[in-house]
Amino acid sequence: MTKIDRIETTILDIPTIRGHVLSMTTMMLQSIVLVRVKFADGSVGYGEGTSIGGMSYGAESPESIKTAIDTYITPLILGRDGDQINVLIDMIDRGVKGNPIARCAVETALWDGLAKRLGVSIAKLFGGPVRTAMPVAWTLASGNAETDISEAHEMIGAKRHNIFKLKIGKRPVREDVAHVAAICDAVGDQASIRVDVNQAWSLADARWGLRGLQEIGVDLVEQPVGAGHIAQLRSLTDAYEIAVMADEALQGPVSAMKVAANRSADVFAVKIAQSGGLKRGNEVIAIGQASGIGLYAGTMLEAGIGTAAALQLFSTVPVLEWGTELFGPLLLRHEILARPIEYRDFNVHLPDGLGLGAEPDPEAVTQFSRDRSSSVHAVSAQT
Ligand code: MUC
Ligand code: MG
Repeated sequence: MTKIDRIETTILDIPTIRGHVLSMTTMMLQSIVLVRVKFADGSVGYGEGTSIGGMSYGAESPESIKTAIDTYITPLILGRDGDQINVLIDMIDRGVKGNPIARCAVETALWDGLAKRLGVSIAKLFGGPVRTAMPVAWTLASGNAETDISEAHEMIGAKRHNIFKLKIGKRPVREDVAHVAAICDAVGDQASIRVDVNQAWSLADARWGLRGLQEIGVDLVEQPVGAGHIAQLRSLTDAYEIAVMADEALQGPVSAMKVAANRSADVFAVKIAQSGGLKRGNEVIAIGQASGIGLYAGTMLEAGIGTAAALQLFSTVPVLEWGTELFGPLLLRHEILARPIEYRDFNVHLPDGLGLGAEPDPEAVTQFSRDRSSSVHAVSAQT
């Protein structure tokens, strides 16, 4: 028995290196909820709950993630045995509906604590890594084709990325296709080009879009239509050769089953946060594998803790055909980890060490804390 003694949550606001232009928002900063769980034996686990652009990407915001943890999840698990993660997940499932990002943040901290106490990495708890380096995409989303092209050349030259995801869906569909074509022309066959529409197209727009994108040699289109329109996603998957990836449509294993049932997508963008944690993320992965759907490690543009958590899980997946986009820390102007995650040779590298293999840098946490204080919930005033 290792009692959960204390749970702290802190919102950090970290500026991005440039405006990140998506169909629904432009990000000038990223807000993350850092979770620190302290156990009775002195061990500590970290987790991160992060979404994109307030409530413009999905239903959770940094503030709602923090409230869900402080007010609803923490009272369920404080004082309980931190070694029994399945019991705790079940308790949280019963007491808190929805809020997958908040649950993921807490669950990550529980895995981190348990793995550290056992003297292993989180990947080992999931059967051990099959790889320690994973291809990593970069998102070209400056909002300007010239800037995107020079960014792409810089990344290829530095051997950091040769997979690029372009964020489209804000402009009329033909303008978007012309923008992507300019980047495809400039980058040539040096890189894989993919696009993410973040649900912005109607089915009619999407038909024009997919035809145009396919003709200019784009490899994959992510979530072209609304998350709820599974039948539309399926009709696009069937009608074109270009790979169609589900992202927002995947909200954990139940929704993954619905997408897989009629093979409504060619690829799953599996996000641990959107899935509701590492365990549910692993179930989404299993559903993809069992249905012959390709796998890709997606991101909510998390900072180092959330990214390390995803790396721990995806390092254990035998076939990851479409690689990863676990580049979140690189979009932030400041590092919050004591030892940054490594990006080189077009790959992101699994951090070594116990648990997540990553710890926050306390000075960075203080510097970027929204209100310079954390919410602390402890079993007793002494802890
Ligand atoms: C998304 O929708 O996939 C991932 C990379 C990026 O730039 O934005 C995210 C969100
Ligand atoms: Mg996406």
